Amino acid sequence: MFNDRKVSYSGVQPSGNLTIGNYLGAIRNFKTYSDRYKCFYCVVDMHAITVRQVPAELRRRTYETLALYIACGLDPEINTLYVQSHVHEHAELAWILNCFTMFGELSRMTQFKDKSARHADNVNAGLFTYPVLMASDILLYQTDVVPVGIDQKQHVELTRDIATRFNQLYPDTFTIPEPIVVSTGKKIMSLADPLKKMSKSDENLNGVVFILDDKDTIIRKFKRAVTDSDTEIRDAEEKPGIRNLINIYSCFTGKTVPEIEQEFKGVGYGDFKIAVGEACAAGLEPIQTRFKELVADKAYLEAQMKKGAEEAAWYARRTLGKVRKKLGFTQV
Ligand code: AQP
Repeated sequence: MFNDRKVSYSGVQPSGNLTIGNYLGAIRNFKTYSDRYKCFYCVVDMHAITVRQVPAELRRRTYETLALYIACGLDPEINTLYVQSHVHEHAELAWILNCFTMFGELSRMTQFKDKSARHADNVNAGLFTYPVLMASDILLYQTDVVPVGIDQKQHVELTRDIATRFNQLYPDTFTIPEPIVVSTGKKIMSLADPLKKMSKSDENLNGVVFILDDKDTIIRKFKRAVTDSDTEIRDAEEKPGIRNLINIYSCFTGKTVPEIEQEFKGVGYGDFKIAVGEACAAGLEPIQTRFKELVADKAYLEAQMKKGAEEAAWYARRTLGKVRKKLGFTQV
């Protein structure tokens, strides 16, 4: 809470081209808070370097992620949209919070276990302390709600624990944030392996639908989606491929699961997959059109980055100043 106004905060890593998982699980929901809350949405480039990045690609994707935020309907005049590394207070608070986070807590983080297995040749300390940087992102802005996909819920819960621990020692420092996870879209699965989350860094491109994929590519990927040997379009645990497609169709059309099951009664898997692909392509088309205009105007994006960084830094400085004072750091 800042000046009696509730705060919404979230971020996306520019660690790859953004997927419909990032859109449906996170970005689409950022807008929900735009009218009522003070909103900060960040391109978290410092998180992205926990895994090796090609510098030119990281730079390009940082611009593109900001452009996608705007293309997805986040007005930079209403929301503070900025790049994490432009506000140095994030790194400063992360160090402080490292001293209030337990080794055992970080060892239990599912994403650390997954990512350290996937990048066994580069299990760096940043990958391990990633949730502490995420805690400082959130706590710097006295955040009330954090709209995220289900995979990030555990990190927000750790943020709550760190903030509560700090507040017990130094009362009234941080607002305790709430993770907000939507019911449809909270975990979009890979089309190639419906037991695995769809991820922007997945090597199997057939399983991942990118926000910027063209219509033909989208339809082709859905046509190849792994399903099962049954023929019924029904939402059931033992049918994870069909369940995922129903979920995606529901997100793009707003229809409920029973409505979808009814609509596709007696329809073959092939036709259903095409229908899901078409709904997805139609939902993404306006975003893609706006994105192309925005990304062609680098000067505009740079101006937004600068404005966002100045706004964010103003809030971040207030919280960091309070933390420094409470800890007993001297001032010159
Ligand atoms: N498949 C998904 N379904 C629903 N939500 C998802 N999110 C990510 N994948 C899905 C949500 O998107 C937001 C931004 O995620 P992130 O960039 O911070 O990192 P991530 O969760 O690690 O996402 P990726 O796509 O899997 O990235 P890589 O491949 O780089 O690790 C978060 O709110 C996340 O929950």
